[in-house]
Amino acid sequence: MIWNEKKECMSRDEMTALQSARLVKLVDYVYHNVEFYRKKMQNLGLLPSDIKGIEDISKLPFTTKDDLRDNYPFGLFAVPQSQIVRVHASSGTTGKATVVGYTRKDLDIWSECVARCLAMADVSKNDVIQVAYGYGLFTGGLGAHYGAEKIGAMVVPMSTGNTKKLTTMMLDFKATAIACTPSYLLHISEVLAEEGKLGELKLKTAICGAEPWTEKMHQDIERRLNIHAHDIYGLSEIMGPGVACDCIYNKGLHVCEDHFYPEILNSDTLTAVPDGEVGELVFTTLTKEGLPLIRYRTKDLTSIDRTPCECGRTSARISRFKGRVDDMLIIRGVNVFPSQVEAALAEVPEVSPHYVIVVDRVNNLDTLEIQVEVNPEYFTDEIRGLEKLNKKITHVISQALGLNPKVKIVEPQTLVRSQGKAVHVIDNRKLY
Ligand code: DLL
Repeated sequence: MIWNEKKECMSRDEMTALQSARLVKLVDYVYHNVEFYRKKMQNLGLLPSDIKGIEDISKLPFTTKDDLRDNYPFGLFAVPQSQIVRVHASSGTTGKATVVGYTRKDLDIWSECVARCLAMADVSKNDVIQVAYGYGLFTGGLGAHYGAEKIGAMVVPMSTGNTKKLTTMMLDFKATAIACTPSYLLHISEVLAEEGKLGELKLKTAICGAEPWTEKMHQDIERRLNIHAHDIYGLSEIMGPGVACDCIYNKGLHVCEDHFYPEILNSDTLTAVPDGEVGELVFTTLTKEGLPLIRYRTKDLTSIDRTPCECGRTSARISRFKGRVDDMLIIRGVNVFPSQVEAALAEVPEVSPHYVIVVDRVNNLDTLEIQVEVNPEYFTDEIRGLEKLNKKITHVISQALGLNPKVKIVEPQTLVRSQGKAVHVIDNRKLY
């Protein structure tokens, strides 16, 4: 298979040897090029020469999203800025975005990994693929785009936001593949059904990710559109889409583990759980130059299977995601932390710190409502005053999240107070 060449057909021993050699090189690289890692290793009394192979990975320190925030924007980059040719960004836990940078070689490897995933989804140069992930700072659009170009498919860079145009072009261009979030694909299928045009589709495969989806949603998509739907996973910090993807056997997502070493850990003890057991996915980037990360805690929950797949690939497979360790939500593909909402509301003196985020799914599109209590001294029955305040809150929240919420202002003392940990999120979507 051209996009896998020999790599994914390596035996487990060959893969371990490759990972070991790459880890040893990586540790030396970060020690000498990233002050953050040098200090962390020095604090643990570790020298690069202490890491002799992948079996030593547990000696190394972890990296978290907070570390990226604390070193905002470029503090963890391992190369001078002149070697960075692209940046992307995703949501941070509060006001600051998480910024990631790529060298030319990083972008080449990224395209290679996405191309492998597309090959698993049976995309080839004969396909017309619509990329309907957002283009821009989000990694989805450009990530999928360059992988699809690498494979030689005809790429239609739709991005998001205009479903009518998308469905028209899907039919006119005879699109055979689409890359978008699973909820958006369900929405597209409904629009096509309403127009009575499902029968005219030439679509055969979809590459869906960026948000959790259940096996039931997967089956619904396949049935409604009469296609194969593939689960693609990735995260900006590690690269973007293309870290893992499932093949036609739908028995877990093959990890590009020659580039990203996966560990599944108990998130309390931070020790490895046995294969097959659910734990937190932790990645070490084995080949990245711009922003190499050691033991990055993704906070995503999954399990791992290292037995060969029916498709013939020998790479480790991770299961469909089972949840998250933290409170991050993914709303219309955008990562949202309740702490971002809290930080935004703190800028509005008229409201109290009591708020509830209600997330729902209507016609397969996510809806976001923020209920917020007005402070007694600002409370007014006057409609105009409330409307003005509503606009102000909507503005600060949409600026903070990049999403337009519906804001519902409620009277003082009306949101439920909790005895213990405050419940700030009601998610009615049941995604895991
Ligand atoms: O969502 C990258 C991506 C784009 C992946 C397009 C797939 C397709 P971030 O915005 O940094 O990057 O969000 C990463 O999204 O930690 C997971 O919680 C979640 N996520 C991504 N893919 C999946 C998936 C992109 N297939 C975060 N299933 C991750 C479940 C997913 N969750």
